[in-house]
Amino acid sequence: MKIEPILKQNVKPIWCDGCGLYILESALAQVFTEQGYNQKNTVIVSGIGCSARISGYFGCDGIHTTHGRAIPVAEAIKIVRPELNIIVISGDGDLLGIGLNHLLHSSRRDSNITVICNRNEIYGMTGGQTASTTPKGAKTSTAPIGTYDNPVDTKPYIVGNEKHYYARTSITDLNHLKNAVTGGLNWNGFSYIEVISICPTNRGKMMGFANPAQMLMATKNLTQEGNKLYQLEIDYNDNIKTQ
Ligand SMILES: Cc1ncc(C[n+]2csc(CCOP(=O)(O)OP(=O)(O)O)c2C)c(N)n1
Ligand SMILES: [Mg+2]
Repeated sequence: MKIEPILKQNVKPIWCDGCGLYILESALAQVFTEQGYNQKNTVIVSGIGCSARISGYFGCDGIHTTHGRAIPVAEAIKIVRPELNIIVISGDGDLLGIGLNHLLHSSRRDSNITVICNRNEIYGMTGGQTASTTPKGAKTSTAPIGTYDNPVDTKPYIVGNEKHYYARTSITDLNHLKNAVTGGLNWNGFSYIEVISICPTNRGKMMGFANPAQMLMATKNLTQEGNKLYQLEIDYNDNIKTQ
């Protein structure tokens, strides 16, 4: 069988102009191609949302599951077809809100899948509602005077497992993003890659950005300012002590 380009050539994404997902999609397409991931050996599973649409734009087999349920579906595929590469790509509302419990259990079980989360800090597709990742104080369509709660920090959940692969990366640093994903794909066991991203339409406008470029630059600055939720890092450990 002739291997086609990993991205479908005849399908146009539904994403808004300036959406961070265009950068993520193209970086992932490059890494998948470099790593020999193709339509024959890879399945991409996603939940629901703008980020989750990505599974439909790759030429691989894929499943667009119900909201929050991508991880258990991915695990099930891995169990019956262990020879395939199983990758979850979805949004933060999907993976870290409605489906967060699955992330905890899949990582503690060390399921041999890779999970990539597009962290745009809101429920983008449905109009920019506060999500579990929205920073405290941030104005959103459902919190016009500011979000009350603290945002979720996934790092302790993942690195709390003795064997772990955790990366926090950003669409504003392509080299770091590609390294983080490459490491996760080659990890034997559960790997999690969180990608700091932007939604200019439903979050950027609430933040007062005039255009996507302004939001991208501000996000790049955030990754350089020392706030732990925006720190780019790759943290892994496979030294398993015997009992
Ligand atoms: C069970 C269920 N609840 C709510 C919805 C409505 N819904 C569709 S997309 C979405 C937001 C997804 O947000 P996120 O995962 O962050 O993706 P984004 O659009 O931000 O990329 C919601 C709440 C749904 N489809 N199913
Ligand atoms: Mg989101």
